[in-house]
Amino acid sequence: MGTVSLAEIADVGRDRVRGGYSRHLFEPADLELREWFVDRAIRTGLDVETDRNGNLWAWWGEPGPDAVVTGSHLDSVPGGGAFDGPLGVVSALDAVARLKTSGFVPSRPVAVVVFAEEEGSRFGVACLGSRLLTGAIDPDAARRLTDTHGVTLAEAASAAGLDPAHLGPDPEALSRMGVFVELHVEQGRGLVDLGAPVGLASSILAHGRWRITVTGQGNHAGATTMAERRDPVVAAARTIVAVHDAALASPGSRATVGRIAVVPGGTNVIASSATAWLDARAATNASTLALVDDVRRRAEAAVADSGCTVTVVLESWSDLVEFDPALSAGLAGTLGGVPLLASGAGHDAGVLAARVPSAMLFVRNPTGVSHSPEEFAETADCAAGVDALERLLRSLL
Ligand code: HGY
Ligand code: MN
Ligand code: MN
Ligand code: MN
Repeated sequence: MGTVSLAEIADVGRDRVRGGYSRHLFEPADLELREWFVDRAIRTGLDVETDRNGNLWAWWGEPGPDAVVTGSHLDSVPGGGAFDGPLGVVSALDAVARLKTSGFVPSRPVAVVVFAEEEGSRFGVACLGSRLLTGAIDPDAARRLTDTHGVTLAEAASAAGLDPAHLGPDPEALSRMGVFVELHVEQGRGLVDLGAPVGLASSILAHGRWRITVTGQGNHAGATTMAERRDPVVAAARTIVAVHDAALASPGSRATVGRIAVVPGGTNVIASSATAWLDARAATNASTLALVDDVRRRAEAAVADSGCTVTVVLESWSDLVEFDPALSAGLAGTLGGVPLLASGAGHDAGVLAARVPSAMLFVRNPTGVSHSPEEFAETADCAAGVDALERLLRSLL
């Protein structure tokens, strides 16, 4: 079996332009990682299946019910780090391999899971695989999601060998899950500041994604005087500053525009429209929605004198998550008392928590940086993460 390590997939999906990794659902790097997972799980003595939504399950023992499930995701943001997602998958395989070699006999089935499209980097909705599984997204709406090349999720799923008509809630797969534990690299400085290699999650901020589209008048960059223009790029720039100002005016909230697109996108072309995607997060559902209301007001004011119009449309939403306090406290006790941390990042465990007792184990990230090639975890801390996960699995089994 051997130790399972991130080094095995270190060359898959490197992004030569952005740096780091770009591993997007059902694109070549993602397919290669999925093949690696299947092979590695089989070599660990597990039985692998793909569910109707493209999530992978590797079973030790007969599948469900009341299974102890652990895992994470293999996809990444554009130009992401090596740890966000894969660390949880590799650590899960490694912990299960160790239990098996030690002769441990589990009292419940065990599964290692890989959720599809956690980052939403290709189709725009984060945690797509776990949302489909749990019914947290309408399957028809999901099938119509489109990537930047105009390929729908239905088409991409079909090309990957899934039946797009079967995408959607999977009560049978869900009913097998007795408990879910996701190990993940920490994406902030919580554990660094506490001087602890591992911790557990207490909560996840409410968060969502909105599409802000500014529409103007496409025209010629040379033939159109400055007075004649209805330039959506200028109005979008003012709107993006307004997003930042709205978050600053709402203490504790976070608002980001990390992606913009200009149509048609030519140096000598005044654009006809510009789209800015908003990621907004805050401590409660209500404060997050209030922040977006404020963004909408500020955006309308920002474009008012430009001759352009602006719309703000919801693309996906995640309620505030408070992980089962009894489960997390019990697991913290099993580990001899580790810190509990609030997460500003979203996770499949947050989606699952609405349906299955769920918990998260974080591994210290000395840079405190994530969604960037600078994301990091020391080898010794990754080993501490696997040790902790193995202890948690033993305690649950
Ligand atoms: O964007 C997020 O919070 C997560 O990393 N998917
Ligand atoms: Mn991420
Ligand atoms: Mn992640
Ligand atoms: Mn010309």
